[in-house]
Amino acid sequence: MIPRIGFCNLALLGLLAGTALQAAPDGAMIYADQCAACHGAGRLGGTGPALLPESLGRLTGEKLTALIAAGRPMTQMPAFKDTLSAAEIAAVAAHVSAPLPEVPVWGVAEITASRAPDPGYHPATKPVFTADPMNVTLVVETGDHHVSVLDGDSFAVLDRFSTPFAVHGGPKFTPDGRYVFIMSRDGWVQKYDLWSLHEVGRVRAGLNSRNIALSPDGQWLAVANYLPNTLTILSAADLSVARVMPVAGRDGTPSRVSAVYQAPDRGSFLLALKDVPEIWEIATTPDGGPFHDGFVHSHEAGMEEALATEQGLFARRRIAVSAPLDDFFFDPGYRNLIGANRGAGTGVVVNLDVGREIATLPLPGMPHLGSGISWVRDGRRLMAVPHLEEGRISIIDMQEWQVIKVIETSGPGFFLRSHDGNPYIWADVFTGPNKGQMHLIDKETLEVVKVLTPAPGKTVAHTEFTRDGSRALVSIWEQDGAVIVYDTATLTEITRLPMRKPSGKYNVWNKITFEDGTSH
Ligand code: DHE
Repeated sequence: MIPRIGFCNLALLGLLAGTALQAAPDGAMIYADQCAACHGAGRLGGTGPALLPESLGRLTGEKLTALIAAGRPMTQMPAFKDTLSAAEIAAVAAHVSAPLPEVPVWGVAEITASRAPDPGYHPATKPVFTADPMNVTLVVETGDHHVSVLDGDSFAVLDRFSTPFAVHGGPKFTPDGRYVFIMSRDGWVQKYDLWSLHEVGRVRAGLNSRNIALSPDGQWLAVANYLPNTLTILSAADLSVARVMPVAGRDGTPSRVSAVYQAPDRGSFLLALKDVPEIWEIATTPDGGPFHDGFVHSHEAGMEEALATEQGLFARRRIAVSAPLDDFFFDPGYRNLIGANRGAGTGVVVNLDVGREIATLPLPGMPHLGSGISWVRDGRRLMAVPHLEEGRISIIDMQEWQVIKVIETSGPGFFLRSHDGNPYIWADVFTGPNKGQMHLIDKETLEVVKVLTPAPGKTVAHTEFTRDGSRALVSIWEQDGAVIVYDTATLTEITRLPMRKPSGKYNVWNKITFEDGTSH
C-alpha cells in the first residue's frame, strides 16, 4: 500500500476525522483511497499482492493489523500507523479479510492478457557460468521475495532474482534442468532460464494458487487454483494458455484444487480436490496417457477397468473416494497414491490402476504427506511422514500399507528430507519451543540418533542436499536468516550464507532425477 496524500485524500481524512464520533471508519473507502493503487481496485493485486482471505491465509486479526501499521520491511508496503488511526486500520483489515461478493472471472482472456515476456531476455547457447549446471541449487528467500541461485560446489551466489509475491511449493525444473518455473500464492508463474541466469517471462494463471506441476515430457505446466475453481494448463515453452479447466464434482459442486502432481510413469497429472470426494487424473500425452483407449492399464493382469473417460491430450478421469483427500504421496511407479483425510485423521491409499481405495491407516495430527520421503530398508520400501500438529513422524510400510512405527520428536515438523547416500532422515521442528532443532533419524534403526541446534531460539527448517549428498543445506527461517551448509559425513558446519528468510531449497539434479529422499 503506497499512501498518496494529495488534496482529495486530506479532504477525505478530514471528513473521516469529522465523522469519527458518529460512524465507524469505512474500510472499503479507506482501501479505495490508500491501498487500491498497488493492490488493485478489486483487491486482485497489482504491483502489490492480491488482498483476499484466500491469499492472506493465516495473516488475520492482530497479525494483519500489525502489518498494516508497521509496513513490510524490504518491500513497497509502507507503515500506516502515522496515516491511519487504530480504528481505521482495523476497518481496512476487516475489509481485506472479507470474501469478495462474487468470484471474479479469470479465464483464458484474462490469463493471456497478463502474459509478460521479459523484454531483456536473450537465451544463452550454453551456461553463462562455469559451475556444474546439474549441481545448481535454488534458495527461495520469502523474506524479500527473491531466489538465490547457488553454485552447489563453491556455494557462490550466481544470481539473485526477484520473484512474484509469496512463492509457495517447490519450483519445477524442466527434465533437462535448463528452465525452472516458480509459482506465487497470488497465481503468478515465473519462468527462469538457468543457463542465461535470466527471467524468461511470467503469467498470472490464477488469482489464488496452490502449486504447479510440469508434465513428464516438460511440455505442459499445470497450475492448481483455489480462486477461481480451475486448473490452468500452460505451454511450458511460452507460457501461453493451453486449457483452463473448470473444476467441479460429478454432481456439479465446484471445488478448489488443493494440489496438482506429475505422475511420470503414467503420463498424467493427478489432482487433489479440496471440496469434493474425487481425485482427477489428466492425461498429458496426445494419445490420452494412461487411459488412451478408454482403459486404465494395470500392471496386474485382470485388474483393468473399463472407464467412460474422455480421450486424447488432457483427457480427464474421475476417481471417486470416500472423502476429499489433501496432500498426496506416491509409490515408485505411481500405481498407488496415499492422501490425507484430515477430518478423519486417516491416510487413504488409492490404487490408481483400478481407481479404488485399498487401505486406510491411522494418521492423526494433520499429516503432511507432501513432504514425506521414502527409501528401501531390508528390501522393503518405507515412507516417513511428519505431522503438522504433533511432534511425531509416522513410518509406513508401503507394501503392507501399515504404520510400523511412530517416532516422537520435540515438536511438530514441516519437512523431511534425505539423500540416497545419507543414512538419516533430516526432520525439522517448525513450531513450539524447540523450533530450532533438527532431528537426524537413522533410516535403519528408525531411532533419533542426533539433534542439531545450530541457531537456538530461531526456526531451523527444510533440508536439501547437494547432487552427491556430501553437503546438506538447512535454512535458518528468519528475516535475518541464513542457509547453513553441513558436511554430511562429519555433521560439522562448513559455511553460513546470509539470506532473507530462506524457505525451500532445490537442487537441480536431485529434482530432475527424482532422487530418493527429496520431495516430488
Ligand atoms: Fe506448503 C510444499 C500445502 C503451508 C512452505 N505445501 C507444499 C505442497 C503442498 C503444500 C501441497 C507440495 C506442493 C509442491 O511442491 O508442488 N502448505 C500446504 C498447506 O496445505 C499448508 C499447510 C497451508 C497453506 O496455507 O497452504 C501449507 N507451506 C505452508 C507454510 O506455511 C510454509 C511453511 C511457508 C510458506 O511459504 O507458505 C510452506 N510448502 C512450503 C514449501 C514447500 C511446500 C517450502 C516445498 C517443499 C519442498 O521441499 O518441495
